[in-house]
Amino acid sequence: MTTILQTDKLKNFIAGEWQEANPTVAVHNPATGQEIVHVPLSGKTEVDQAVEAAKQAQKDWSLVPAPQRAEVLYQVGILMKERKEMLSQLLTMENGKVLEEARGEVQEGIDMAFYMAGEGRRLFGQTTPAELKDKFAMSQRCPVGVVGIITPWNFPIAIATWKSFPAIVAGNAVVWKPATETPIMAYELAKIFAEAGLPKGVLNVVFGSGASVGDAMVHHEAIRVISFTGSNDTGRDIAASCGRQLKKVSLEMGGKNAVIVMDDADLDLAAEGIIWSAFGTSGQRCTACSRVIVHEKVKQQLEERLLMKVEELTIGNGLDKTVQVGPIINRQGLEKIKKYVQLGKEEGATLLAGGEEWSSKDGDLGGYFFAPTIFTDATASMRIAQEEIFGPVVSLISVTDFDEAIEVNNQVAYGLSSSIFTKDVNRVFRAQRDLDTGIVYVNAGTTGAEIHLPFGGTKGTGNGHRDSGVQALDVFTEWKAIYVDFSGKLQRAQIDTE
Ligand code: UN1
Repeated sequence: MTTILQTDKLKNFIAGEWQEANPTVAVHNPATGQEIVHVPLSGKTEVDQAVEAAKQAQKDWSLVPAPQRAEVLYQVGILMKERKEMLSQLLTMENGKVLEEARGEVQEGIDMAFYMAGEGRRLFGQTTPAELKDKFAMSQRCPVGVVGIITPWNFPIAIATWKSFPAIVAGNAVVWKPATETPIMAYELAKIFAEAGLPKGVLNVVFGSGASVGDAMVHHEAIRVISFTGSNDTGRDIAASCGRQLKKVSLEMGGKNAVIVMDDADLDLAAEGIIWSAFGTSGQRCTACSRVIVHEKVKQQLEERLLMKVEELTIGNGLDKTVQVGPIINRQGLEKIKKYVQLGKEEGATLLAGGEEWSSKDGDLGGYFFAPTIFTDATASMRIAQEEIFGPVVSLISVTDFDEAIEVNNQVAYGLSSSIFTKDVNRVFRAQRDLDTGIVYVNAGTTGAEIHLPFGGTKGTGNGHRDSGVQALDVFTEWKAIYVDFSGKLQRAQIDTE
């Protein structure tokens, strides 16, 4: 057992108590294959208990003034900041991302805590003129009650904060199912919430699979909102089920993000942006760059730069300071990447770099690694250029002009992030308008969204809601319209009176 994680068996966190549940399953460090902890595989019983605890707690929590609710988030932020290094190391252990990126992810959580703590002093409503004399009209945000959040393994702490912090500051109680691959961040965050003084039952963590815990949450009538980040198939099933129940659902289901490189681009900068956003986190980001749409005039020069940079990348265990690209989360993830690389070859794209499992010269590290891979001569309709691979694989597609670049960018089922490298201000403004994605970057890669802006996308990426940013509050609140008549008589709206 590691020295920083104080337990070898995680427990659910329900009604402010740590509760054992069985059976359990082992969690492995993706860089070494070593067992690090056991996590419960809970079921409907535990979900029912968590929802009951949340229901009980939510009534009182919603009556706590929002600035006081915010105090708890502020304390959470302070504790996260104090424990940043420890959390980052644990994150690297369970998820594999390199330590520098783990620190970045924990920082996103800290930022979110302070940002949402500030929101406790805003939670702005609106005043509106009333139609009648001596009548006041206003609208305010109200908590929805008990909300369910389902979070993925690739950003196990940041995404959890994007969802749980706005939910909590708005006066809801939360039932949270973290990914079973990365339960340690959930365990640590629950501990932090308890220490920060969050009343029992306002946050409940139930570990387990999507098929049991997730399903029980989606079908529980007392859970009024489901906020989900994860795979497309699961998201669509959740949406269908929530639709039948008239339950609000917020989905974020990935992308097929492209960097556009125009003929006037700074090619060194573009290559750097592509390498970072395609191979950082081993390509396991929803925002990862997996297509490069390059003007044919600069294709060869860009390829040369990319090749040079990809050869310099160091692969291995993310705890090693010299490593830039960590492991793939598990065998299943690795097999999926291998399948797509094979497909790319069969479809006729040219393999420029990588293309196979990576193993260390110093012998088998025990984990799952894939060499950063670049395809060129891909076409927009190939499956490697259409489907989410979730690994370090990027495909170059060449185009003849700006309009074609925009068209190719938009020719995918997803719409999360996009980027353009150009020095032409007219192209910049046209691109930000015409790129059909929820996030657009100019002269930067496709990753690195900041927490105080809305995160999410168009088309198959989601269903119109946003994580993080003030917009996240829309997911976790209902609007209430309030009319106060101070005329002293019964005034009837919409009725003509002499
Ligand atoms: C994700 O991959 O789901 O914008 C989240 C980024 C990070 C968050 C990614 N801030 O790349």
